[in-house]
Amino acid sequence: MKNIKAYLTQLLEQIQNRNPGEPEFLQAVKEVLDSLQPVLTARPEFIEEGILDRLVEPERQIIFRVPWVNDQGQVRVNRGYRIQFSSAIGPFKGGLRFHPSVNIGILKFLAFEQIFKNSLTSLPMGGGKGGSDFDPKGKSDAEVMRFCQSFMTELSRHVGANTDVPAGDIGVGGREIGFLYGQYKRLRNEFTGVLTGKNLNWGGSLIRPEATGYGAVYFAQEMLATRGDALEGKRCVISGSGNVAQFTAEKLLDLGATPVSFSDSDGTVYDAKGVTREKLEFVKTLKNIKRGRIVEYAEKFGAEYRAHATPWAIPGECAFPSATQNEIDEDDARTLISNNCRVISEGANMPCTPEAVDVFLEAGALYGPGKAANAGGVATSGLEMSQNSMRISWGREEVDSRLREIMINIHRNCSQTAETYGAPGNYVLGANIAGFLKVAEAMRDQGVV
Ligand code: NDP
Ligand code: 2IT
Repeated sequence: MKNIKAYLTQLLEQIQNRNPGEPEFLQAVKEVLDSLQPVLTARPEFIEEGILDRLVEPERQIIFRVPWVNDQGQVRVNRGYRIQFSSAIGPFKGGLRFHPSVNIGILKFLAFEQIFKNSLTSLPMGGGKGGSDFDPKGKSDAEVMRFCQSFMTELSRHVGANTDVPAGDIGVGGREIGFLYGQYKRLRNEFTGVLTGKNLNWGGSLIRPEATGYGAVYFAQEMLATRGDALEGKRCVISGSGNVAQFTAEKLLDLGATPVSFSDSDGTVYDAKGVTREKLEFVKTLKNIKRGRIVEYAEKFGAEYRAHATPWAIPGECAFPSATQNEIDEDDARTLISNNCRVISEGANMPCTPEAVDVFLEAGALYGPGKAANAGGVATSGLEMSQNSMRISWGREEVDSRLREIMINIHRNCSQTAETYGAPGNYVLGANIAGFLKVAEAMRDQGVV
């Protein structure tokens, strides 16, 4: 045990020295390594065979120039990335993020987490992530199209239906996937499942847009069931107002819960009367079509608007962080707990700081880490890949029931793994160990690569 601790400390130090200026990547790696101690004690061969040393180093990292011309005829240059982290259990798979904050450390944390998340889905997908520091906000459709075409012109050399299959993430939705797909097809002369999140009439899957939010709610449902409880009647605090937030709210309404907030990078709306289906439709149109700000919700429905604030001071029994990384810090976590919040299901990736996670675990809250709770999105991408390969489309019921089953299985797997390794109820440990084991065994089978 002492040796394992020393090995992990040394490994983390080495990662820190080798990846300077990448705090989010270190945060994600440290959390996984901390969870793996019990498994390494039982299986020292993982250390002896260098499984961890290999797992923390991406197989390939691609960085490229993305030049494009804006509506005024001026040349603009952004930076594009694709991190191909692990192909141990399938082609690289993971979203693309377009946001001005994007840098290599953020994409490496996302790609690293994606390895374990994809493993948990039980589908054959490796881990990857990519994106650009391009900001789609305030850009015309034509500018977004020219950017996407330039981005894909380089990316197309590195992706493919059996190699690496990107999808959406922050700033990349149906519109961007369409432009990216069109350019890929033109360059390669192939109509193939190279991207997921495609529109329905050209190869997309029903339920893919809904899947991440629905899945995060299904995961919360499963966590609550372990305590004989349900979502019905619960007030739910949601952050963000994009893809994940919208479909989290939709499924909560289906199950008789009451969403009470949305947010964006400018502020938070607190709707004490509760978000209804009509109000949710307004948000979808506002965000997906008009591309407006969430303050308009408050103006339209007379709800409270908190400028520059996050939603974590709003009372509710459940929280669904669905915006971005590290959006809940230790103080926010304490506030949520003191307001009697006992369910946290992460739609976003790594939305809680390590200190916030400790607060939730110490309080005995039902805390579902993103790797498990938001895996429904990529799982349904996996289902889209299967449908593309078979050249068939499943109906809504069929995809939704597969998604539901996958979320139930992920919950059971995390829960049982946590129990086996002496930490019942700790979904962080359960998700990290269960996700890791499948990948580690595959790496052993495939030799030193
Ligand atoms: P969208 O771009 O559709 O929406 C993002 C939302 O979060 C917007 O409301 C945005 O506000 C807000 N937001 C983004 N960055 C920040 C920031 N730095 N500070 C405050 N608010 C911010 O993205 P998604 O809904 O797809 O993604 C949300 C989260 O879910 C991300 O963490 C993503 O990685 C994760 N995720 C997404 C999946 C998917 O399938 N789409 C799958 C699994 C996880 P604004 O408009 O002002 O920027
Ligand atoms: O973080 C994620 O899991 C996603 N953005 C979805 C990835 C995918 O390939 O569907």
